[in-house]
Amino acid sequence: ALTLAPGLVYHPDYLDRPAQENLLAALRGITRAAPLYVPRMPRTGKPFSVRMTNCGALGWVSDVDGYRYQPTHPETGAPWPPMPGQILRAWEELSGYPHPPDACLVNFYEPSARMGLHQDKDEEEFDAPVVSLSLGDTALFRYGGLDRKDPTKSVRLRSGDAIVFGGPARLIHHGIDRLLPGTSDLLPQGGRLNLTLRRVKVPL
Ligand code: MD3
Ligand code: FE
Repeated sequence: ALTLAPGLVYHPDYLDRPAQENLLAALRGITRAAPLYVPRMPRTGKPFSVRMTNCGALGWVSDVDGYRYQPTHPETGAPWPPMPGQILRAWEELSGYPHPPDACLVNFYEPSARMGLHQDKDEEEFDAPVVSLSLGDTALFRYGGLDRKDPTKSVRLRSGDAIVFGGPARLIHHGIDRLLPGTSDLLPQGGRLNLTLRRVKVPL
């Protein structure tokens, strides 16, 4: 593993090809139970270019009313599907955090999708890191500092890579500038899936 900055640890090729295929199979089950939906920006209702779903006790959602974590799918009203074993094991191995994750956000990028520079601060527990797993086409990931104007660096996130943001990196600005289409044959139709594993609630 490579430490890119204090609290920011990059694990290239964390998942081998069979592990990526197993995780993809689990995600197909999750999206069958909890379909990918188009989140909307607070106030404006502008659609995200990324589609999303979740698994675990809580899921991150965005609509005209704001960003929040909630226990049900915004369109079906059903509870989020449980977190598969592969995700729980990746958290145990990578997070260094002594409690299980309670939320896993699944982001699906079509070739033209992007995610603007932002901070993740809708959680209640900031002592837990965020663990990201990438599948499918390579993404140009950008990260900066605590101040939006801080200088930024870029990393190519490839299928099977993991990246962990904890401690002083937990609240840095980050985003996805673009995909590099045709860089993976894992997803038959191309695109990229990103999972973010999180502890939202402070442990009792
Ligand atoms: C740094 N997702 O879901 S993963 C997000 O590839 C998000 O879909 C991007 O940003 C994606 O919020 C980036 C890498 C990542 C995830 C969470 C972080 C970096 C982070 C939380 C804090 C700091
Ligand atoms: Fe984020």
